Amino acid sequence: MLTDALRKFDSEIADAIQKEVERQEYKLELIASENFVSTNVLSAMGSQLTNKYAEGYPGKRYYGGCEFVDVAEDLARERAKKLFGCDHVNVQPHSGTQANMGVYFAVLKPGDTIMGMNLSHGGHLTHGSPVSISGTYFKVVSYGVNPATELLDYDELGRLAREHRPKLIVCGASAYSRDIDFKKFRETADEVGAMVMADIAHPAGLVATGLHTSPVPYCEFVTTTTHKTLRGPRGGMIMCREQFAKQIDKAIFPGTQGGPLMHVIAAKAVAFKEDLEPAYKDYCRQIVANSRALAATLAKRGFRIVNGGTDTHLFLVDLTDKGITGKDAEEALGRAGITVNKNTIPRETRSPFVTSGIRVGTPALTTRGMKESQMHSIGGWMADVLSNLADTTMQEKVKRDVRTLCEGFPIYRNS
Ligand code: DSN
Repeated sequence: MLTDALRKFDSEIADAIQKEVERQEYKLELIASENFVSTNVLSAMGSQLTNKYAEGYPGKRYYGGCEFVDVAEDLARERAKKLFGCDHVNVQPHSGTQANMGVYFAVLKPGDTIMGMNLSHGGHLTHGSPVSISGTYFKVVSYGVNPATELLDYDELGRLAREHRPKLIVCGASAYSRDIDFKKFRETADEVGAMVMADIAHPAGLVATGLHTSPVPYCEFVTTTTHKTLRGPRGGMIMCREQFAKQIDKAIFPGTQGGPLMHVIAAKAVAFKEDLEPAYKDYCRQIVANSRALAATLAKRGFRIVNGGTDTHLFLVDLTDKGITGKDAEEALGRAGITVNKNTIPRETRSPFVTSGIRVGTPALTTRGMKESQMHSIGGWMADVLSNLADTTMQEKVKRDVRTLCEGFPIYRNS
């Protein structure tokens, strides 16, 4: 956290941190992949554990002096196993992308065929996009949503799997608002002799609390980030069946990473301890209730919600019939103090820098304590801004309303 000593020593960086803290406090964060960690998580992350090199794993390191960081990593692993009910966990991936690369390195060879969800239908870059290693080293077959329902098309998935016989099927998404039927992925994979990796970076918290189907019983590998709905430090994690434990650990270190970030691993352990508390399930329930309330408010004001709604922490708004782009919407909402990201939608016709939609998520505002009534107000403000992008007076008015609302829901000001 920002200290007086840092302010004195490096005012430029202190100023950037201060302004970012104020942005977080006084604007409405609706980016679905973001959240606000507790001060306990911040404290572990800002600790002296950052000083320690610890290549290897607890009890088997390449450096001396690891006895205390071993305690932290063991706690993170044990708590993650309890949270998700998995056999084995590796908490060292620096990010979700690193976690996915670790699984690929563990079980694939360049040229192997993988299947992943189409990026513009809600998939992730690391699920086979041509601009990622995943789409460069492997032959990629993409599946997606049904054009009419905009729901995952499990029939198409099965047809493509039988035709292309992938070695690995990747499931999970970054912009899909419905529960995912991991059992169907397992059945499809079994038909063609494939393995399954579920990337639950987005709904991980909902999975851990039983509010979203768990992939753990159905998939050889489950990857996640730790900073989205799980509300931990920025980082990644791989869960796998016991038979793959050694392969996965070797694929992370020495395969694709060097020294683990022990301060972040300690912070992951703290976050998992929080996630195991009963209050965390209430929080996750409220995330979904808020997401539904916000989507319903926007729908009532005439905005088309992709696939008609949400079961999760996020949803997509299709702006096509409003004649505005995702980029313009993001910028106008930004001027009004509401932060979202432009997002491609199924059957997208525009580039990822422009897009026809926005993605909206509620984990961060739910952490602030906001509930359905605040979502109704926020949905109304969003609709006001999006209904006339040129109305800067409206944007100024909403910005003032946003500030007043944020003042009533402090994040770090009272800690
Ligand atoms: N950038 C993340 C997201 O916003 O969903 C995924 O990597």
